[in-house]
This record gives sequence, structure tokens and C-alpha cells, in this order.
Amino acid sequence: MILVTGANGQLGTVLTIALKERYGNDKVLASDVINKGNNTGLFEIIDATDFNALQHIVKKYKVSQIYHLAAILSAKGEQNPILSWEINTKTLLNVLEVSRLNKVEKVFYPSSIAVFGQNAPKENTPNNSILDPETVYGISKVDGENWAQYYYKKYNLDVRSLRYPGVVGYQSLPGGGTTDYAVDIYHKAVIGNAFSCFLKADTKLPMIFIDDAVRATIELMGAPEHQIKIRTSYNISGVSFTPKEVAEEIQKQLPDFRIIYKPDFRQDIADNWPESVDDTKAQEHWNWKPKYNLSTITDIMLEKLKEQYKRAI
Ligand code: AKB
Repeated sequence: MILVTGANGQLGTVLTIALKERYGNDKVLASDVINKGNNTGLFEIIDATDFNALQHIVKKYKVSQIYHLAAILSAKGEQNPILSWEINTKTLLNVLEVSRLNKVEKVFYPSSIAVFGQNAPKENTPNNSILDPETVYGISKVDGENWAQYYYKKYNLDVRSLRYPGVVGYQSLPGGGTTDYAVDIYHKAVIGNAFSCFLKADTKLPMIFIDDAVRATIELMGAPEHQIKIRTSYNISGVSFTPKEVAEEIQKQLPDFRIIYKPDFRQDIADNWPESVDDTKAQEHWNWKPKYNLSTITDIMLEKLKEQYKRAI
């Protein structure tokens, strides 16, 4: 059985469906702290900060793989640093330790571009750049990457990890991140509202389309073990853009769309992150290659969201 924690989240929602398509409906157990009732298959409420609760489910379902997506993201993290630290680090340690004790075969751990800080190169940030993040989320991800490597080296637990850029998708909403604007902007455009952006017009950040993010995860987890040579985490890149560039791309199809800029505390977070990352290692080790650019992302986002909003009327 494959267990997904944080299955209600932006990535969890779509990854759970993709895993079911690949491995079968009855082979994937979705879990989160609440049941939103929109899961068609197996679902369990799990608070991954509770070691016993997690272990009970792993034993009950004979779990062999865990995709541990539950986490508090960068912006929300800054509003409650201690709680975010506790949730992000405790849940990962529980997942790793439960996996070790119950002979789980593989664990996926999502890291982030948030591991980088001011002293890493801004453009094409290499995989092995200095990691000096300034958000509690980023600190917890650096910590998590090192724990992942520790469990691999010390206990031979097959933990694999990606540093996700901001994920852009139409199927689910992000929550609590700094890159969330890049989803929200499309929703506002489609419903005909102006968009108030919490980042400055020229803030360039690495992003990835959800289909690429899900495919990268499944490809990394499916690669033969000898190809996984980085046990902290792999940079993966999709595309980099600024709010102004997305707005201009949207305006090609919706010329009346307007954007205004009202930077808030999230600007400081974004200013410390890379503008683009170098994913040569992922390309070389397990053949990673993104498919989507800003233009194709915009076409799909506008088309799919128009359909969704039409259906909702
Ligand atoms: C966030 O903005 O916090 C996340 C991330 C880049 O990890 N989307």
C-alpha cells in the first residue's frame, strides 16, 4: 500500500489521483488531518505529529511506500514559526522512524527552493549551493533534507526528495505559500476580477506546472536505486517568471485583465529565494526534463479554469 500524507493539499490532491491511475485505486491510501469528503478511494484521518496514530495505519495497511506531503508552507510558517517548526520537523521524523521500524521500502520527502537564502547564486542556483534560508519553512526543509540523508546512510531507508519550485495548477488551490499568487492570478482573471498581487511586478521566481511536478515525483520514485545519487534533495526546474510576465501572458487572451501591486511581508521571503535553479543533476541522474513553459501553462490554466467556473454556475 502507498500512503500519502497531506493528501488534501495542492500537490497531494493531484499526486494521489496520479498514483491511483498508475498503481490502482486500492493500492493508494490518502490521508490528512481532516476528511474533506472529496476522496473517492481509501482515506484515513492521520495527524502525522502523532507517532502511534501513524504507526497504527502503517501496520494496518501494510504500507510499503510513504509520500509525506503534510507541511506548513513559507508564508503561513512566518506567522507561527514555532508551530510550523514543530509540525514540519516532527511529522518527518515520525514518518522516517515509523518507516524504519516497519520496513517501509521507500519514502518521498518534498523539499523546496526555500532551502536557499541570500548567499546562494540568484540565477541557476546549483544543487549544492550554500543553504542559509531565512524562513522557518526553509530551515525546516534543510533540516528535513539532512534527516532524509541520515536515514538513508545509517539505516538504508530509501528516502528520495525534490526541491519543488512554486507549483501552478488548476485542479487544487495552494495554501500558505509565497508562490501562491501564480495560481490565484489565473482564478481572478477567469472570473473577471482585477488581481492584487502581494509581490512586486519584477519578482522572478522558479515555478513548475502541476503535471511536471507530479511527473517528476513519480519518475524520481520509480528510478532504479543506483541512479539516485543525491540523498538530500534534487533541484528541479520548470520555468521562471515574474507577476508582470504572467499578467501580460493572460492579457494576450483576456485584454481587460488588470493587475495591481501591493507587496506585503511575502516580498521579503521571495527576495531571498533564487530566480531560477539549475537542475542538471536531476537531468543527468534520472533524466528529468520539464515540458511546460509560461505560454503553455497559461493556455491550460485559462482553459481549465473557464470550464470549472462554467460548471459551477
Ligand atoms: C511556498 O511558496 O512556500 C511553496 C514553496 C516554494 O515551497 N510553494
